[in-house]
Amino acid sequence: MKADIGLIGLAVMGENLALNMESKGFTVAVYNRSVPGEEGVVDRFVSGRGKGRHFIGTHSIGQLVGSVKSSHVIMMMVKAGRPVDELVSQLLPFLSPGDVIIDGGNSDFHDTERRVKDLEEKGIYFVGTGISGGEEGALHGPSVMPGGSADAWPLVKGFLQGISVKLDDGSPCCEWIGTGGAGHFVKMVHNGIEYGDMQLISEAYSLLKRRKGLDNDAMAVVFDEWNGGELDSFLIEITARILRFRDEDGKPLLDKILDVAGQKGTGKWSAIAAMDENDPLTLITEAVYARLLSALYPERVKAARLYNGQLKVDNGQLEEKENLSIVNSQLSIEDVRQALYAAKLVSYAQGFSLLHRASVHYGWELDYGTIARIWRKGCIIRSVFLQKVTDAYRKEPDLENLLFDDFFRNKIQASLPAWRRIVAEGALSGIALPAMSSALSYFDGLCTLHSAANMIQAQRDYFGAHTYERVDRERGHFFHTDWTGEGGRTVSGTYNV
Ligand code: NBP
Repeated sequence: MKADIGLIGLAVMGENLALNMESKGFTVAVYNRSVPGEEGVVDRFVSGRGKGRHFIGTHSIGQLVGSVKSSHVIMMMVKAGRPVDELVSQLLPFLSPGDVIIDGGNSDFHDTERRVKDLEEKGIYFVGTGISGGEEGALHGPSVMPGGSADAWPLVKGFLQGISVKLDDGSPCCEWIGTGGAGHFVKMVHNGIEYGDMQLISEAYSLLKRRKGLDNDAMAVVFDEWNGGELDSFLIEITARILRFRDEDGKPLLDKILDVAGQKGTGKWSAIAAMDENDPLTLITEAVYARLLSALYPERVKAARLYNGQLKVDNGQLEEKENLSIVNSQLSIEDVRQALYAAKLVSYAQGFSLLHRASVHYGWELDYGTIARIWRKGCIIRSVFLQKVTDAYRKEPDLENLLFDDFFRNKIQASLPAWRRIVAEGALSGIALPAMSSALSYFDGLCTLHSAANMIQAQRDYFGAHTYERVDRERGHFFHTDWTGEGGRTVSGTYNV
């Protein structure tokens, strides 16, 4: 008997996806490169978690492809980057026109664009699909974001929608995203938003701990309460669980974890993609910077020694800055919640704005409401709030910015006073709130009709003859002034990068 699909890569994601596929009635041929002399990963899987189930263990790429029905559908769940290109080269001699390669890893969307093009020239379809939900999602139902060769969608739809998690109405959290690298781009932005959400939660944690003086159990109660309302989400839920978790000695494990945050690149890629699209993705970018800053551990220790001994004014009194645990009993927990929520609204508005600009640039015709819908379950940023994003785009599919939607506007306006108080609290007490404060600066900048950019334009024209537009002339006409009386009439080009 031949398999319905072949799967390469039996690490944590591949192994669990294979089990998920099999549980949906598919026979799966599996392959993992083997280290000579050691018991193979494939044999261990087939005789272990895969025992008695519909798996075909294979030990070479040729054997894998030969074990799968044609047209062959081969899915890769391996480390992104060079391994994907190496595997594509190894697969090609065994594939025929009409066969499909699916890359389910976190690949850079530029690579996916290239692979789709190169393989389509050979008659092979390539699907780059984002898969979110971690180990548990892979096993029980992830959120799946496929893009690439559109003609491959009918061939892979059954597999990908089959393994995806379903909403309460039975609809799968997997829909076709778009051509080229669209699927991996959307997954990248999903991960960027995840960075933003995690940073916002950690800032709320910082305020509750250091300014409100709550212990971990008390904070867990707060996060549980928040999870019962409009902030209801996977990340808020696990935050409460993490706060309650005890180490073997009965003490909170969280307090023993070094405050140095790691990252695997998708947040950074989102920030770079935003720069490429001239899109001010400030909150997610700040979240990436916050992780980078946390990782400068030796420098942080040095700076803390240098500056924490200094006296500073706090509540009108001189205090040691080191003692940041000084409690401000006036700090309102509800203010913290509202600041978190308002900044989250901005973060999603920014993330979807990036999707919009990229969609126009690459011609993907992204359906934003559907993207928010397939993030409702299975993935790390799943939340009740995403329904509001879907609703906004169902009302107005071409909305330039979610902040123009009535729901967003009402919520921001209601939270604004609390949000400003919290950002001020952070600034006055020396608690870094990069995500909450950058979101507020973005919001204020967006709403400012007469900004200070006229000064920048004047300076650019003064020193570099870069020209400027005038408020008393039509847009698109550029002027230069000889500011010093010593300049010439030659101007620089008016292009923008
Ligand atoms: P890893 O990202 O750790 O990748 C390990 C797998 O890649 C193993 O099967 C390994 O084989 C294989 N591999 C490598 Br490394 N180099 C290879 C090469 N040159 N040729 C063939 N195979 C190679 O595993 P993962 O955490 O399961 O993630 C798989 C993909 O899914 C990644 O792209 C990841 O970014 C993405 N993803 C992960 C998560 C998550 O929560 N972990 C969530 C969503 C997406 P070996 O056993 O021989 O070393």
